[in-house]
Amino acid sequence: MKFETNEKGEFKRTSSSFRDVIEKGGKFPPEIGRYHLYVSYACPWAHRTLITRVLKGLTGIITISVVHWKMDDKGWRFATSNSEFPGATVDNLYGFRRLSEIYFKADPHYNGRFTVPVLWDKKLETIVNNESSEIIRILNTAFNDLIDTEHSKIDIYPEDLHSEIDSLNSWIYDNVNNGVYKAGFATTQSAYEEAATNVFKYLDKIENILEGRHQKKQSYLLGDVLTEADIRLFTTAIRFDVVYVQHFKCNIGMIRFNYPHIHKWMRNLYWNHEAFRSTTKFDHIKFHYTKSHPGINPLGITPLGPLPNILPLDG
Ligand SMILES: N[C@@H](CCC(=O)N[C@@H](CS)C(=O)NCC(=O)O)C(=O)O
Repeated sequence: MKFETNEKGEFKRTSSSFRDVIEKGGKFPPEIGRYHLYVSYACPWAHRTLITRVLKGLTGIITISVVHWKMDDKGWRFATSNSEFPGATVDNLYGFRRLSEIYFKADPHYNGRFTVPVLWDKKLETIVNNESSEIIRILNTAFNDLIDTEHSKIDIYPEDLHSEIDSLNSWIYDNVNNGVYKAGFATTQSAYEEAATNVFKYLDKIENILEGRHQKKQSYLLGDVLTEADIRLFTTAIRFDVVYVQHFKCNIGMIRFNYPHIHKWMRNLYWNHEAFRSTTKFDHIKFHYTKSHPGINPLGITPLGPLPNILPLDG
């Protein structure tokens, strides 16, 4: 797979191209069973949508297909059968072999990247949205009339916290979520050093925030409520020690040894929240990165450690 870098060897991520919403009275109205998510358990952006789907009680409303962890020069493929690899599925809607076929079904002239996640409309047979940050906001509100109150009252983007969430999201995305990719896909020593150093500068900043929360006996980035900012940081944090440290060379420190408050926050989400634990598949994560980037790891050998993938709550 070729990734985009500029003349300085810096990684640049292309933006998503389908940006519709699900809303009452709109082109895509909320309906039980109408929408489908194409996801990967390996991908941190798709992982956001998987967590939100479980957290909001939408597993009976939105169906899913999960690509195989191996991404090659033609992009993602589906499993050849539902028993090829635990968790990976065939394309449950069309029996396609490749995710690219889904994009071409939506738009025969599509010329962007074939990324996960994809929110698909079974009725109009097209892509509603392929930008994870927008998909999780759709899942947060669009189906609230169709689910029980226990789930409809969960709000990962509460009105009074909009500006704080937006601000956290913005610098955490640039410097951490996408920051690890900038380090990993840098093609010059200087671009790598700058990106990797920057990741740790911002992990230090997050550690300080979470230390403050801990002193106030609060469990989440913004206090007592779990928000999308936690979801978005979690999908990077949970991959950090097991993949980004060695594969993306972000090895100035590890969450488990150097960031006690991030570590505690992450283990709380993983061990105490089913939505986080049940959607985290370490085998997909480890195999995907280490066996899908021949430019970074030509032999595709997956390192065994660190073990365990995540320490116990009080470990
Ligand atoms: N902006 C997108 C990014 C999604 C993305 O880059 N997904 C990666 C997997 S982690 C992908 O599918 N890459 C395939 C490719 O770039 O060809 C989002 O957040 O939804």
